[in-house]
Amino acid sequence: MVNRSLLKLGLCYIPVLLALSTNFWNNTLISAQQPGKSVTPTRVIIDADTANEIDDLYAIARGLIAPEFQMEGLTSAHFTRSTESNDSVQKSQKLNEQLLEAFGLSNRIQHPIGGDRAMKSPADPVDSPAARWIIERAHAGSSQNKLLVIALGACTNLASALRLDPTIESKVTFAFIDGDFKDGKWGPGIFNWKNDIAAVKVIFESNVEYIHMPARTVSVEMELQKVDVDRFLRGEGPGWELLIQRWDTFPRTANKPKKVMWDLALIEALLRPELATAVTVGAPIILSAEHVEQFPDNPRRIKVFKAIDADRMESDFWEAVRHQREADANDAR
Ligand SMILES: [Ca+2]
Repeated sequence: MVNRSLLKLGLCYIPVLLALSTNFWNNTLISAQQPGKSVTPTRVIIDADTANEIDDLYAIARGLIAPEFQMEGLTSAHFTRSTESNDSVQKSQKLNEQLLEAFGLSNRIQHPIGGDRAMKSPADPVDSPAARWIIERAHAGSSQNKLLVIALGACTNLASALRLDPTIESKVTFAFIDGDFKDGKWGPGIFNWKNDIAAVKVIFESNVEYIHMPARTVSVEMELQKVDVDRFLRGEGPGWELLIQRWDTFPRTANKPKKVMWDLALIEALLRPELATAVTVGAPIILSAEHVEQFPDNPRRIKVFKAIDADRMESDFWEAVRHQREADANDAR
C-alpha cells in the first residue's frame, strides 16, 4: 500500500521548487546542511540488474519511498559480459515489473527494458528503450535541473544513452557501483565493471558529472540482517513481502542470517551524503577490465565515496521503512 502516500509525496513537490537545483550533489549537500529545509526532489532513473542478486530490490525499494527522489523510471540491465544478445536483461525486467506491481506503481513509473548485451567497444552503443528513455528524460531538464541516473548493474544503458545523444552530457549526473578505490588508488571492479568495461570507459572519459561507489572495499560494509527483514517487513504489503521472498528463495541468500547490500549503500550515500565520505579525484585510465592506470592529476574529475557509515545507513533504511509504514497507515484512515 505504498502507492497512495507515494502519490501524495509526488504531488507535494510538483514544479513549485524548480529554481533550486544546480546540480545533484550541491543540492543534496544543501539539504544535509539545513535539516528540515524543503529542497527540490531530484529527478531519478534507477537502472538495475535486478535479477542478478537480491540487493537491487532493497536498493530500488529505498529509492521508491524516498521523497527526495522524483522517480522518473526504473530500467533494466543485463548481467553478463557477453557482447552477444542474451536474456539476462529480460530477467531483470521481469523482476522490475513484479516489484512495481507489488508496490502499486506500475502505472506511475515508466520501466523500459535495457540493452541485451555489453557494448562491443566504446564506439558501439547498445540501443534500447531504456537508453532512449534516459535521453528523453535528460532533455526534459537542463544543466540546472539534471536527471540523476543510478546504475546498480553494468552501465550499458547510461553509456549507450550518452553515445547515442552526446548532447545529454550537461543534463545528467551518473552514479555507478563497482570499480574499486582504496587508499587513494583505483582498482578494477568485481562484477558490474567487468560486465561492460567499454561502457565504463565511455563514462569515465566523458565530461558527465559522475559519482562512484566502490564495491570491493566500501559498499561491502553495508549489511542487512534477516531477523530485521522478517521483523520489519513481514505483513507490510506485497512490495515488502517480495523483498522477503527474494531473500528466502535466492540460492545464495536462502537461510543466510545476513547479506551484503552493495547497491543499497549507493542509494543511501546519494540520499544521505552525511553518512558517506566523498572525495573528488582524477579519473583513472581504464586499460582493460582487469587493469587501470592511476592518474591523480587527470583533469577529468569525478567524485568517489571512500568510506561509508554502514551502521547508520542500516538504521536509515529501517527508519525510512517505518516512516513509509506510518504514512500508509495515515492514508488508510
Ligand atoms: Ca546490482
